[in-house]
Amino acid sequence: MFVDEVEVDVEAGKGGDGCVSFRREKYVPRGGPDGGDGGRGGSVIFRSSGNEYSLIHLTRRQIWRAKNGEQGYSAQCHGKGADDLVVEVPVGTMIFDRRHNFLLKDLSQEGDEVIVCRGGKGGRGNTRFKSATNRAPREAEPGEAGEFRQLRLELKVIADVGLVGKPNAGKSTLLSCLSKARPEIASYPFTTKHPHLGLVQLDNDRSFVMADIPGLIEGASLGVGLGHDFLRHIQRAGILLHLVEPFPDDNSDAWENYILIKRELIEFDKSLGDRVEVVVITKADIPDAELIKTKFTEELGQDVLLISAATGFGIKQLTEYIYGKIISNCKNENQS
Ligand SMILES: Nc1nc2c(ncn2[C@@H]2O[C@H](COP(=O)(O)OP(=O)(O)OP(=O)(O)O)[C@@H](O)[C@H]2O)c(=O)[nH]1
Ligand SMILES: [Mg+2]
Repeated sequence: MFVDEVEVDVEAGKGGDGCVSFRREKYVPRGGPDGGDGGRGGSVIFRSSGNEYSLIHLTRRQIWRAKNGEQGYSAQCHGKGADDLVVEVPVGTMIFDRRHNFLLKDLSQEGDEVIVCRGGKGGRGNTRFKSATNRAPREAEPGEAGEFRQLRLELKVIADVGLVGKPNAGKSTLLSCLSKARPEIASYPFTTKHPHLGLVQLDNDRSFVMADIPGLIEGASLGVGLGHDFLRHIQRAGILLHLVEPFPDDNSDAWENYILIKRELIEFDKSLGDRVEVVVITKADIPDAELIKTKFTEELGQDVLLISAATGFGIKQLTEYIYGKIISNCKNENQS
């Protein structure tokens, strides 16, 4: 199961209590106070890791608690501070404070981290309260409570390429043909219920990440169908790969379908309209698919690719073409 939104509570550890104690030793009369300080409570840290792809592991617990600091001891021994609790989440996780509704941190790069709750300070032991007027203090501080927070985590997948298109266009088939990802594939619409990520490896040094999201239909930007919930996953994709089925089973027109999806993307997020888009006609093995490609090329006045995931036709050219676009996109971004 892919989980891309989750609510959790987090609590840092309490600081250890300071200790009240007096040195008692043979031949040392009135040894004075020797209570040590308590140790710091553990903080809770969220860190992004390339090994995580979903937030599912966070749903197992409602509250994530770091350990408490150790109390102070006699002989001026300080209690041990507790280790921080580090929770790993996928790259692209946005962490919100859900009570006050603000973004704490967007963990958009691998290794980014944020302290969501600070551990409580340890209390001072009675040694620290010694003064000229009070040589035998009987007071020590309790450890400070750890911070508590209610969070909402939202994952926005970070892929180089986002697959868009109507249901049944062949998005999942293409992703499974290019990568090790295994999204569900079937001849009915809305087969894919949640996003999938796949690593497309051209050779040893060249690869890119591709995201498959459920098919989009008219009204998707307003929440119709499944795609809407997942449109945000393609918001960060540098390139959109728009797949168009040449002759859909519902007898709809390929060009009208293309325009419809384009409109939904812009309705959802205006900037998606300016995103680099590679238009691909799928199912080239179906008779006359070539005609649809010609029509699209004329209408758009740009390259349109034709592929068949079933026969492998045009697949190698497609990956090379996408890779070229990613590189030129990076160069443009660096220049601006
Ligand atoms: N003939 C032919 N059929 C294909 C090709 N690629 C995909 N299909 C078929 O098209 C149907 C839909 O494919 P999917 O990959 O599930 O389509 P999708 O775009 O992911 O669909 P949703 O997940 O519903 O949005 C399946 O029955 C596939 O076998 C192709 O190149 N040629
Ligand atoms: Mg699919």
